[in-house]
Amino acid sequence: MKLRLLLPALLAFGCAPASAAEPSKMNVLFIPIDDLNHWIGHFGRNKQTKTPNLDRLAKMGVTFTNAHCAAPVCNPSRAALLSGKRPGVSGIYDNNQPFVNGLKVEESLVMQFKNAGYETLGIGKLWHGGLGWPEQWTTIADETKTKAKINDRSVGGIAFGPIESEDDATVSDTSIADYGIAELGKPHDKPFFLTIGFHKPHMPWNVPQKYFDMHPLADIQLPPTKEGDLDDVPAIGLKMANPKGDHAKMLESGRWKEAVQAYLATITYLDVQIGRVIDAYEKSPHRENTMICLWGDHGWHLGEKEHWRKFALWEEATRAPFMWVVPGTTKPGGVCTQPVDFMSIYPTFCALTGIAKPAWVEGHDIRPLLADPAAKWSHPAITTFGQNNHAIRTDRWRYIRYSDGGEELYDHANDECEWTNLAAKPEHAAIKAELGKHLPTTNVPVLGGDKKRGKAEVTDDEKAKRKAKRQAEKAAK
Ligand SMILES: [Ca+2]
Repeated sequence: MKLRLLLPALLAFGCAPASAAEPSKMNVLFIPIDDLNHWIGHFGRNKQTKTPNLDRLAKMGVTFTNAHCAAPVCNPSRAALLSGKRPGVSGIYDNNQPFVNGLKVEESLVMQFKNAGYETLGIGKLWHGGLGWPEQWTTIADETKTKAKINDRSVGGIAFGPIESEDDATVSDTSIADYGIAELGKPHDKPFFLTIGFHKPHMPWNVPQKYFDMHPLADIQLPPTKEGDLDDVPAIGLKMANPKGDHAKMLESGRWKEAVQAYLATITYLDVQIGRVIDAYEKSPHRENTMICLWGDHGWHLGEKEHWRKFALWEEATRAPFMWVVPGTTKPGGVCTQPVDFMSIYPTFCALTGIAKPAWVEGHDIRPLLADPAAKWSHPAITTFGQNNHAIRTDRWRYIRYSDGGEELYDHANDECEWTNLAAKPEHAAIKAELGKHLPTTNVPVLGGDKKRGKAEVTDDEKAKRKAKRQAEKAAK
């Protein structure tokens, strides 16, 4: 009792107690997930999904149900949130641009923790391709690669099918969870920043048959779509949707439901791994002093807008899970419906741990929302795909502006599937102008790459001209 009375006085004068049981810095359990869209139970978007453990984690702290990536592609999404620089600042817009060419290790969020004296422990995927620069980490753990035979029943590039094994340990994410569980149970001399970066539900959607059986094909319902939905989408958006690509192949195969089943099965497998990690967190000697941040790198379309995968600026591609448990700050059961984007991660960690926020770091500190999910919040979520194509998401609206001036405006109060583009309606000019104020003004060229996604379709005339030019060049050789 005496100690309890003494502590506030000590803290008031900035004297941190020196006992080992009272480390001055909070530990971090950082959980990136690859390609998990908004099909988690408590979002209510797809009632077929089975994610009891993600829903349990959500209830332990604050879940953000209107959270969006900075870019709807793995590499730029991760590069942005881990460097504090949006795609328009770094020039990293797509997967074909190695982030190491545009960023320095000193800019990495992980490096700030290491420099602050943390143990930085990593396994799995954080940056595109893995854990990024080795010098950020005090320990890099090896995952066990997936071994079991895959019954691949792919449709075009959409790869799925059960694996011939009843054993969850045949999928590499199981070993990623195992490592997190072990570290949470161990004593640590220093504060730790523990990253367990899951690969699933990224393709291939290959998990043991039992997860497929949990989502019987006969019960599968397709996501909502509308005939002619793309008719009101401008040229660059239409190119992003690419309806003659994956979607045409899927329709032709007649196996759309099987693909949905496989994605749901893979999500449930991932959810089981999350559950094992939460169990270990709840039993951990570090629990009272360890915060959790879980995020998905972007969303995923499964046929909505005749589109598959990410690579677009609509809700399915930008919205992803985002959950925080921060002892002493969050309260159980918090649900925040305010728009946030993942640029908030870097500054929020700095604020929560007392690490100085580097000058270049963009994004908003979301501590007010962690403490009170209903707190006043005036910042939209911003997503960028390709040079100068942006989506602005508020609590009600999604406004997309492409580099050629093409626009989309959706009213989520009446149109959560974003079927009706209101951008051309004169009565919405004022709201468009208001939302347009948030469009990023720094839009540097694509870094070191000439493959530009998110550009307008090349016209047939232009294609013919280019072909003639190539032929002339060939003939000249
Ligand atoms: Ca439409």
